[in-house]
Amino acid sequence: VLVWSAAARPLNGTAEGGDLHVVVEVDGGALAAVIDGAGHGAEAAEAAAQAAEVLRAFPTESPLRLVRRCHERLRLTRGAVMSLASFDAQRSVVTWLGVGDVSGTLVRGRGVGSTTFLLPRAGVVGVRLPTLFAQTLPIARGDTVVFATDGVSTALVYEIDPTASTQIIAERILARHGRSVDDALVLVTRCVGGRI
Ligand SMILES: [Mn+2]
Repeated sequence: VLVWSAAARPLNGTAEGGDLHVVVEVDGGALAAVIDGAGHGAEAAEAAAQAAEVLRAFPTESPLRLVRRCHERLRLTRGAVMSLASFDAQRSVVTWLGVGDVSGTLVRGRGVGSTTFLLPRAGVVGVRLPTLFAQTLPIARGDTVVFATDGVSTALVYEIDPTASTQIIAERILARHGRSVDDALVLVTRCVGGRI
């Protein structure tokens, strides 16, 4: 259903960054997410790892339900911000949702080159959950969805070339729009299969 690439640069080159990505293919679809653990270092990494574990355990559940599950799981941590997308190849839709500062961008591969931005809600999963609202959009083969942590400038949108490979896009975004003051992670996914 998806081809994807991630590029990351932990702050100061430390091995234990607080940013994580998750991509899980399921029957007839896929789940993709980027998580940024609150703060830096081991505590941030721990919160992000726990959220990733929840997503990998329940990849077929709705993004809404997954964020609620993560909220319960992360209560004893410093929390995390995250954005996630559930791709449904049978219905040719994607449902996405974000809590806190992880950007989401959808760039169409065909027709009028339109761009749609995820509107994340302010909050921290595990600490303070906002009223959740998931948006469902039609999606087609060749469409590209990009998630990035706040260590990456939102100017990343200029690098999302629908004709370039996901790896090239991810590397360009990190090189040109990664900030040196925070962990930086970008996940580039493109729909390629199913009825999508
Ligand atoms: Mn961050």
